[in-house]
Amino acid sequence: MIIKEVTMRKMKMSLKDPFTTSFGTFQDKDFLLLEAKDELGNTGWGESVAFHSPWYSEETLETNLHMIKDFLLPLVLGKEIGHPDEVNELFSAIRRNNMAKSTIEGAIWDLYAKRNKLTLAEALGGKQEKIEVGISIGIDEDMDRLVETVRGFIEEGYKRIKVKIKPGFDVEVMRELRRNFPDVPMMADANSAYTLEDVDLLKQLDEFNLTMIEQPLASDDIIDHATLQKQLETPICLDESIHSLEDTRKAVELGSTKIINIKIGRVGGLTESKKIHDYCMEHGIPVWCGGMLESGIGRAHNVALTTLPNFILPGDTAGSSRYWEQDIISPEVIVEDGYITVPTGYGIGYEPDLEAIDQFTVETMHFKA
Ligand code: OSB
Ligand code: MG
Repeated sequence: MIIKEVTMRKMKMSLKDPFTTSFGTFQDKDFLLLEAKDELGNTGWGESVAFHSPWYSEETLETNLHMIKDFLLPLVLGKEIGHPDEVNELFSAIRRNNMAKSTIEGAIWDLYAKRNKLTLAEALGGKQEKIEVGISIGIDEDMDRLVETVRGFIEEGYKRIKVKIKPGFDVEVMRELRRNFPDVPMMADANSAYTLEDVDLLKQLDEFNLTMIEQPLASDDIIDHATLQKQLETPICLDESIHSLEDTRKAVELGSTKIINIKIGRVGGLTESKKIHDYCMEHGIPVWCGGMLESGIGRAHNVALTTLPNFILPGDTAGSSRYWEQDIISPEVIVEDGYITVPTGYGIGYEPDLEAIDQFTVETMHFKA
């Protein structure tokens, strides 16, 4: 296939409710959408998961725009591409900027699957027809309201509850949630809010039988996490620290992590996600699919990836209605009894809703081979 044309849009959507993590609060969601067209007129869609500000990672919407426009698109436009796995190689001279790379690579995977009359899940080698999902819940200092929020999502069927924690909002919060929901699979995500000086505090979390604690220490660390894991019963799951298969191998060899959260954007795309998945499967490390408050386009890629066999733990891929009054795909992603049924249409399997997309578009850019 030859990528002849690319349309990029700057989008602005608004979350239904603010979402708070240890590093900040999200309300607006600004992001990039990319549509790639081949020489036969097939199209594929990708979403950049970079946020407006560099809090979760160093990438932002604007750095992604710059990288895509000035460095990455020139490497793919007009080139003959046999398989999306080749995109990674075309980008190999460019260091990092994984979310920018993944935006293009994701669109090319969707395009490739459509062109070959496959679902994206099939193109990736995924077999599961439905996937199990959990939900991520932001920091809310009003404990009664937090308990009710959790109760509501459990009643909706979500299979696992993840709660954001930070210093001063941790042990007592988990104790109260465990008291209210003794049997629900539960985990905590610290988004790098602690250091090794907090070992005694983090050890207190062992009492609550959490499925895992996600990224307790620095976002660029894999050494201290290994030290911490030796002192914790609760499995550590790395998120921010993992950008590649190589990072995964080192963290697993060091004993820094027992579970991996795979985010397609963070690791540079679906090809690298698959490699990490395969490595973890060989090494008995379960994986799950993280979320970045995606619109339906990014969410659809997450659903397809999660059909691979080592996605054993429920992901953060909640339904469209978790964050959006109106999503930009049709039908929206629906969660029933904690499961998403994998769509059977070609490519990502959900239709981009062009009217809704136009409604949230701030700027449109066109590129040609
Ligand atoms: O650490 O997984 C994270 C949201 C924004 C930034 C980082 C994270 C999150 C979430 C929510 O936990 C994931 C989602 O529901 O899309
Ligand atoms: Mg996380």
